[in-house]
Parts: sequence; C-alpha cells; structure tokens
Amino acid sequence: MKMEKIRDDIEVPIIDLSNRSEASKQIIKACEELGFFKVINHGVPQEIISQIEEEARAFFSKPGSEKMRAGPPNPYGYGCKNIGLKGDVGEVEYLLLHPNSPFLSTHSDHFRCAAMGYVEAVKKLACEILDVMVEGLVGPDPNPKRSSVLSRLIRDSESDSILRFNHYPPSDGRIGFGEHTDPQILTLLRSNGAQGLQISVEDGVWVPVSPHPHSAFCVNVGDVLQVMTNGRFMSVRHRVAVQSYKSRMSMAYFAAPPLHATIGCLPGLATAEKPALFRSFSWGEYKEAAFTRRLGDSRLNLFTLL
Ligand code: GA4
Repeated sequence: MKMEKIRDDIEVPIIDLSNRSEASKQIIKACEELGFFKVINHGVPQEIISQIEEEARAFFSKPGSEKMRAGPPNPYGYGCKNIGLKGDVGEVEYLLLHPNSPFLSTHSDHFRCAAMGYVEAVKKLACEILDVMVEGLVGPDPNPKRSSVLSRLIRDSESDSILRFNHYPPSDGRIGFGEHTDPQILTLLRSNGAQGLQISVEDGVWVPVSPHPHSAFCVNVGDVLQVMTNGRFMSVRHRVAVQSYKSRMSMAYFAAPPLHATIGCLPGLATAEKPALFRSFSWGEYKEAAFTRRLGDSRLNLFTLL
C-alpha cells in the first residue's frame, strides 16, 4: 500500500477580486505554486447561491427511487457511488448537468431556473478570473481579442461546461471522491461548510482545504489550463474524504471549451528556452481520453511532446 501523510500547514490563498491588479499577481502565484486559490468579493449574489443550494438539498433528500429518475449519470444525470465508466467508486451521490442539455428538463421549473441563474453567474465569474489571469500572464492588452483568449472559450454558446452537485454522507474518513485532476480549464467550487476536500502537494502528501470563509469560491486549475500555460500553471490532484458527522454538499462548475476548440499553448508562452510541452488537441479528443480512463489516471502525459 502507498504510504500517505496528511499535513495541515498550508493555507490556500484567499484572493480579493475587488483589487484587480493585486488579484492578478496573487492568482498567478497561486496557480504556479498550488493550482488552488479562493476568491472573495466575487460578485455572485448570495441569493442566487442560496436558491440553488436549497434546490440541491431538496433534491438529495428525495427518496432514492425518485432521484434515480434523474439518472443514469452518463453522460448527464443522477449517480450514486459509481464515478465514471471504469468502475471507480466513492461514498458520494451526485447530479451532473450540462446547461445546454435537454436532461435538465427532467427537473422542476424551480430547479431549472435556479440552476440556470447560478450557471450564468458562475460563468461570468470564471470569465472574469480568466481575464485577470491573462492580464497577469501577458500584461494588460487593449486588444479585447487577446485579453479574452481564455474567457472566449467559456462564453462560446457551444462551451462544454458542466455543473456538478455532490452529496457526501457523514463518514469516518472514507474516500468520497478519489484522487484525480479536473480535465477542463477551471473549476469553481462551493461547499456547505463541511470539510472534506484535500489537495496533493506532493506524491502521497495531502493537505485539507478548510471550507472557510463560507462566502468564498474555491478555484482550481484544470488540465487544459496547464497545457495552455505551457505547464506554468498546475492542474493538481485532489480528492474528497469526509471525516465528520455532518454531510458535505458541494457544487462545482467546470468551465470547458467547445468540443471542437483547439487547445494549445497560448501565444508567447512557448519560447526557445521553454518550448511547447504538449501537442495541440481538440477538447473533444482530450475529453474522450479522460472519460475512457480511470479517475486517477494521468492523461496529460498522453499529449506531451518531449
Ligand atoms: C473529474 C471532474 C468532474 O467531476 C467530471 C468527472 C468525470 C465523471 O464523474 O464522470 C470523470 C472525472 C471527472 C475524470 C476522469 C473520468 C471522467 C470520471 C472519470 C473516471 C464530471 C469530469 O469532467 O471529469
């Protein structure tokens, strides 16, 4: 069995988005060093968050037979204990939604309305964070075409972004969601205040991420952003293990490009000293590679050039 250690001496930086130039530097540093950060003063109205949290709570408290009607989870719907297609299991039930998908129609008008309102608000936040990142990477650029090079992929009407609701029962530390990286560009996560998220700072060393402050979003770099920054930003392994009498609820928005979008290193980030680390691919190609493998498999190495 692999040896592992839980450490508690790293704080995920909390970044105030109301100070854009400071935020830009702090975001770059956090993405390079940890792959994770939290944002406050993010502009997502509390009412929008409360509404969808309430709908998610109501959904998970329904009887199993009723929840099953929103399933199976592949590609979108309700799932319980099974994650993905390759036999990964976890102490979790969840709902996967594609905002553009007709699967949303199996839910009540209330649910749909709250979910769409939330998606619009977090999409806006994801785009703002991506614009601030680009500014930090290449400097302010008056040309909106260049400064929105990442956010454009999310704003695209064919963006493949998804929304996931997770419900982890009270547990004595069993794995709810096994270790993995997120395949997309950026993940925006909220939780109900119960702990459980851990990030891997080095092989076998895990650091719990405190769920506070409650108003914050926890943001992490996905594989695609690692490729687009030529490895400067890190898509870091994380997992969920609840050790509490309280159940954990979380909502994750995975900001993704359209399936046909070409993913490659951003202009200027591959140089003679640091040539491109990855070959270009389409998001559809990468998604296929991720979804046909195990949760914890490394997939970026399938696309490395060196
Ligand atoms: C991890 C991030 C998202 O939750 C997710 C997951 C997806 C799933 O649950 O079906 C995957 C996992 C995630 C990565 C590898 C594949 C696909 C399970 C799995 C074994 C919805 C996603 O996009 O990738």
